[in-house]
Parts: sequence; C-alpha cells; structure tokens
Amino acid sequence: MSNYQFKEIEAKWQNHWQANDAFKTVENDQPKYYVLEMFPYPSGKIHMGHVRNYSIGDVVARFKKMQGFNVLHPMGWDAFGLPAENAAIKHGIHPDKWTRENILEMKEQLSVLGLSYDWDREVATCFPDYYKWTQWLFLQFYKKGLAYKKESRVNWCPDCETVLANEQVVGGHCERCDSKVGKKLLNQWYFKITDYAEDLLQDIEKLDGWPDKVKIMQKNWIGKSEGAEIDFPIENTDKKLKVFTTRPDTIYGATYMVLAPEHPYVAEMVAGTEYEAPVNALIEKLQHLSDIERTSTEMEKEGLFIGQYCINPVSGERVPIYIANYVLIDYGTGAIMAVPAHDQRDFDFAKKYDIKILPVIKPADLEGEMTLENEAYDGDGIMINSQEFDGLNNQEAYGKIAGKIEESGAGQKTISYRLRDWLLSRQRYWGTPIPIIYCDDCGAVPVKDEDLPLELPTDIEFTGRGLSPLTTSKSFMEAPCPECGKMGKRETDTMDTFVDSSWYFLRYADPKNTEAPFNRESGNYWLPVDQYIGGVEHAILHLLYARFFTKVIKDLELIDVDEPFKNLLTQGMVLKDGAKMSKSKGNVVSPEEIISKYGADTARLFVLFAAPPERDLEWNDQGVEGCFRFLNRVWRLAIEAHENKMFDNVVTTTSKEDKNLKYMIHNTIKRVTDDVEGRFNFNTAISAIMELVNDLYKYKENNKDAINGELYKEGISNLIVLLAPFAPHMTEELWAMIMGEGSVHELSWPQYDPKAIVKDEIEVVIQINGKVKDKMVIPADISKADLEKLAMENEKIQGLIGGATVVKIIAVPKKLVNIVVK
Ligand code: ANZ
Ligand code: ZN
Repeated sequence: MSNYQFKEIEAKWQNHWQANDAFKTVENDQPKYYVLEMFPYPSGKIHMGHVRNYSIGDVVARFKKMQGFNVLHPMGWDAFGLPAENAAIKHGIHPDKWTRENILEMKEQLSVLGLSYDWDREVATCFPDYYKWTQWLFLQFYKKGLAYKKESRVNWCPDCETVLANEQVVGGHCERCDSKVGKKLLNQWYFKITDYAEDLLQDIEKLDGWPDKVKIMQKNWIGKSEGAEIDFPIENTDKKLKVFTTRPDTIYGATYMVLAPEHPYVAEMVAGTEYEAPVNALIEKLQHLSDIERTSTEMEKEGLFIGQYCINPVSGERVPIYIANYVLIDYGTGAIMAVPAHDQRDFDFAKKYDIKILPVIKPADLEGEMTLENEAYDGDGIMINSQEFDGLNNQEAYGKIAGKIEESGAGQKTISYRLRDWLLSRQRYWGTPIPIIYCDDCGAVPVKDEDLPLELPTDIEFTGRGLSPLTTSKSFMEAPCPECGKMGKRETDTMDTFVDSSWYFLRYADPKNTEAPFNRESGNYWLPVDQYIGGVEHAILHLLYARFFTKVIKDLELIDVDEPFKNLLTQGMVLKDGAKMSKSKGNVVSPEEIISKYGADTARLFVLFAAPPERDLEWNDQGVEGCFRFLNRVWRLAIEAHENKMFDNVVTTTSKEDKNLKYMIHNTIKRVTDDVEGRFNFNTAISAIMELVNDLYKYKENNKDAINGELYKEGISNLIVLLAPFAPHMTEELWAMIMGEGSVHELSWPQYDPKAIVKDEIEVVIQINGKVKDKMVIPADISKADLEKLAMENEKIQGLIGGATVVKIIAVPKKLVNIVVK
C-alpha cells in the first residue's frame, strides 16, 4: 500500500489548481457568496494567526462553493505603513522594494497552505493602480465637505525632530531615542466621521450576523449621550461658560466649574495674573498623558482655582472656576459644572481641594440627613436643596429643570457623541499621498482627476528627521496650481493606512478597473461581504471606518449597500504555554516548520480542530501529531478499499451492521453540515468525521467477508467529500485515485437521507417505583399500549415484581416505562 506522501501530493495539487484557474471567479446568475479574511500587512513572514484566519476562511469558501454558491474569495496586501519606512531608515532599503519583496515571500508561504484564492483579484494598497482610487475617494470626500483641515497636536520628539505615531510613544518617551515626547501643533486633515455618528449607531441594529461584544464596543466608541448645554455667566465679564451635562437635574448641586486646561478662556482669564505660571505648568504636565489616562477613575485628580467665578443661571449662586486634568478639551464643550455629591470624579476632586459638596438627590428610603463620606451618590431619589423642585423624584425633576433652563434662555437639550473626527494626516512617506496643492491665490486645490494617481516620488532622503520625508523631494514639492497655473506647493502629509483598508473589500469586486474604483454593477453584485473573518483587535477602528466609507460611498451613489459586512467572525488568538505567540516570549511555532514536517492539510486540520474559531487556541504538539495520524488513518482506509476492490463486493441481504453504518454516514453528513453552516463549529464537525472513520474501520473488521461494497463505497466517498474543505489536498488525491474523475472540490455538498437517520429501533428503560431495573430495545414507533405490554412481559421485571400488586403503569413512548407496585 502506498504511504501518504503529503509533500508530493500537496505540491502536485497546488500546481494543478493554479494551472487550471481552479478558483477564478466571475459574476454569473448563481447566488453569490463573498467570504473575506482581513488582508495582512506584508511583514514578510506568515504566523500561526494567519494560518488560523485563512484556514477558517478557506473552509467557508470551499464549503459554500460545494453548496452551489458563486464564491468570491480574494486576497491582497495592506501594504503601506511604518515598518517599511523604518527599514528604509535603518537599512537603507527603499520601502517600495522592501514591500514588494515581502509580498512575494508571503505569497509563496500562503500558496503552500492550499488556499482557494482568486489571485487574479489581488490588490496591494501601495500600488499606484490602487492608491489612485484611494486618492480619488479622498477628493470625493473633500468635495462633499467630509475631509477638512484643522489645527491639532501631534506627538513630537525634540531630539529626533520628528512626529511620532502613538505606537512609537512608549510610556511618554520616544521609542527610538527615549527622550521625553512633547506635542506640536500642526494643521492636519480630518474626515468628518462625526456627521455619520447617528447612522453608524442606528445601523448597528442591522448587524444580526455580528458578535454582540463587537457591537457593544462600537456603540461605546460612538458614545451617544443625551443631555443639555447650559451657559453659566462669568462674573464681571460679558462672557458665558458653556458646559455639557447629562444631568441637568443636579444643577443646584453644582458647587464649582471646571475647564479643560487647554480651554481658550483659560489663557485669557489668567493672563498676567498669579495663576498664569501654575496653569502653564499643569498644561505642560498633561501633554504627556492620553485622554484615556486623564479620565480614568484611577487617575489622581489634579487642578487649581483660576481666580474667577461663574453665576449658576438657575440658583443664582456664585461658583468658583477651576481647571483640572480630568476634563478634556474635545468632549462636550470642554467645560463642566461639577456636582461632587453625585459624580465620583467631582467628589474626589472636591475632597482633595476642600470644595463644598451639596447633595441634591437623596435615596427615597433614606430617613434623616444625607451624608456623603466616601463616595458620590449616583442613584435616583428625591430632590433636596433644589428650591421649588424639592420633593419631586429626580427623573421628573430632570424634565422640569431642563424646561426651566430652556425657557430662561440659559441652555438647551443636546446630544453629544464621544466619537471624534478621524485624523488621517500622517507625516510619513510610505502612505497614500494626499492629492492637494496649495496655491497662494486659490488656497487648497484638489489635484485633477486626470492627474491621478499622484505617485510617491523616489528622490527621498530617509533621515528620520523633519516634518515629513516628502518635503525632501524637490520633484514632488513644487507643482502648478490646477486652477490658475501659478506655482504652488503640494501637501506633504500622507494618509493613515486605515484609509487604504476602508474600501479594499469594494475593490476586489472589480480590481482592474481603470475608470473607477469599481463599477457599480459589480459592487452591487458582490457586496455586502457575506462573511468577514479577522481578529477582534479590529473590532473598533477598522470596522467603524469601513462602515463609514461604505455609507459615504453609498451617498456618492457608487453602490447601493450601506453596510459592508453582513456576518462577522472574530477569531481567537493562537497561544503557546498560555501566552500569545511572540518573538519576545520565544514561544513561536513557525508555520513553515509544521508544514514541512506534517503537511498543510495537517496544519489546517489542527488549527480548525483544536478550538472553536472564536476561542483562543492553545498550541499543542500532540494535537498536531494526532491530526497527522488521523489523516494517515483516512489514507490507509481509502487506499485499502481501493486496492482490495472492496467496493465491488456484492451482498444480497442488509444486515443490522449495514443499517447502522448507513445511519452513521448520513448522520455524519447532517452533523458536519449543521456544524459548518452558520455556526462554524469546525472542531465538532471534524470530530464527527473522526467518528465516522472509526465506524468504517469497525465495520470493515466485523464484516470481513460480507462487506456491502456499495454501502462501503458510499461511506468512503462521503468521508472524502466531507473532509474536502478541511484537508483539500489529500481528499483531492484520494478522489482522483479512487473515484477516477473530476475534482472533489467541484462536487455538490452531500445531502443526508432523512430516512436513513430515523433510528427504527430504540432503547427504553424500565423502572420499578422510579428506579431503573432493565433496558429493552424495541421498535421506535411502537404504541403506548404495546410499550406497556412489552415491559410487563419482560422476564427480569416479572421476577422483580413477584407477588407485589401493580398499582399503575406509566409509559412514556421512546423513553421509559415506570411500574408502580405495592
Ligand atoms: C454634571 C453631572 C452631574 C455630570 C452628575 C455627571 C453626573 P457622558 O455620559 O460620558 O457623556 N463631562 C462633560 N464634558 C466633559 C469633558 N469634556 N471632560 C470630562 N467630563 C466631562 O458624560 C457626561 C458627563 O461627563 C457630564 O455630565 C459632565 O458631568 C462630564 F451627577 O455634568 B456631568
Ligand atoms: Zn491658484
């Protein structure tokens, strides 16, 4: 018998599939199915996380194809980004060369996994034929007012003299030289994603096929709050301080105001006073903290009085104005009314700086005085210290106080979102150039469509210094104004790589189009993606940006869908020794090693079998061995049947074992189908197939001379077909060898025969006074009366009853008979 020579077999079929365009997809009138794994950054090496991600996608693609869908399963490269630029600075390799080489290397590594990609649709975001359309889309956004420039702060390393991405700032220090990172004000490009905040929030409801945890993360990120904006006049000035609050019901308890230190009023109010120096010192200190750190409840509250007072517009009380670390400039209005009795952060601050704490809501069941020793009270209750509103419950008071504020003209109801506009400018080389030219006369002018793509220049110095490498290119910097022709200057920022990945799934629908990002018919044919698969680390930004792009692209009338991903699967991590595989931990198992030792089919089978896709997967060498042995068992079983011509064996009667095997075959088809479809429980699907293999072995051993050839063939052929999406090479080889013609991957997915999975004999238990005494095998469809009769005729039971009197017989068909005796 020939051994399972996985090396030759896998290479043979990979070449065959490629030579025959086996996975090429064209639009047709079959129902379509678009399955997509998040495209990788071409780092040069695939890791086990990739193997897992792509194996999951490949099973779905192959399974759906066998179910009769026209499957789109593309692959490409998220190819712009910092590592290429760092390689250029460190080793002097041009980012373009570095990236292209990595792409080739990774493609090679992917090809040995036997993945069913239509490589004709490959895209790379760093190729001009792709970023031409990223630029074109940017300009459509710009023309719609959805891309704009404003001044904002970037991380700045004073020693390297360069802008740093957030991930290059480690604990407030520069990743490269360890000096303390500061901030620099730059004019930067933003996408107005906040215009779509409400749509992005509402449409989360439509995403039935998304995990709840991801939907909750998106909701929280958008962070809608309903409340009011209220103006507090500033004493001795004609200025008013606008605050945003979600709790207008607590306004009588506002005992101080807080401004974000960066609030423009602050500098004005403290100019030339004793407060100026301490205010500046605090601002300087806060520059090194992120918003998340600043607002965390753990954060020590810090701030100071700035010498001025506001007037509470409802109570007329005079309240001091502070600045503090926990109020952020770019949420709400950048200023708050602080209610220490009912907000914990205000409470902590008031305790520290000895500010009055005045409760205005008291728990309904509290008798006597309300004291707040250690924490704020954030529950509901009865209004106190609130003039005419005293005695109302606070929910009622909420509307009435908001009404009073509105009537008096001191404020109005409003909605606030946590979502910020998307800062897309990067002071980097290796990204999509922003196609804008600045003209002294005409301002910011879009590059003309016919001049796209605006290509990255190659005459660049990678010094790692300065604002943006593009400023070092003479050929790039100077350009005539598209409107008046006068010499202008180009924008030198490039785009955040999240822009590139916000529309790549649309490009796959029509990747070679030179007239448009994709044509509308193709977009409408393929989109939305039916199944998107990727890591949960992208649950917020990438998915939100992709949803935003899709909505704008729909509003540009380029496509009719308004949500890009119908179903989302977020796969778990691959762990070893309980920790994520990483170079620094030294616990990396390389896919190459595993594949060369056991083959791709084993590697695929293991990552699919070891855990359900959404869970973390613990790497386990014995588990890999086990999968390899299993495939060998399948191999031997099939080859033996073929070589010994077992399928030709004719028997005339159907034995009980035959019936059993028939049941097993069809029940396995049912289990695998149910597990793969919708639920993606590949691990249980594979164990069902393993059980079938055991049963086929048992059947063969027990029926040496009486093997029912036709039935056995049904068993082996279904085994091969069911295993095909998981282990595509071995099954292709076995199919060709045993069944003679065609590709197993071109077959229809098997249907189970419902009659075969009705068990016609079942086991029921017999109880006496509720205790199990015996079991019997009886026809499944027997009547209640017959069931009672059979139980009473049972010899063992008769013996046990002996002389006792039978009081009652309770028969539950298909389950049990209980005989009550006295
Ligand atoms: C008074 C008050 C009383 C508040 C109370 C809360 C509880 P969410 O729900 O997250 O939207 N706030 C407003 N702007 C802020 C800023 N820029 N930085 C830090 N905090 C800010 O939170 C809204 C509440 O957070 C607002 O309602 C405000 O405090 C604070 F018992 O106003 B509240
Ligand atoms: Zn001009």
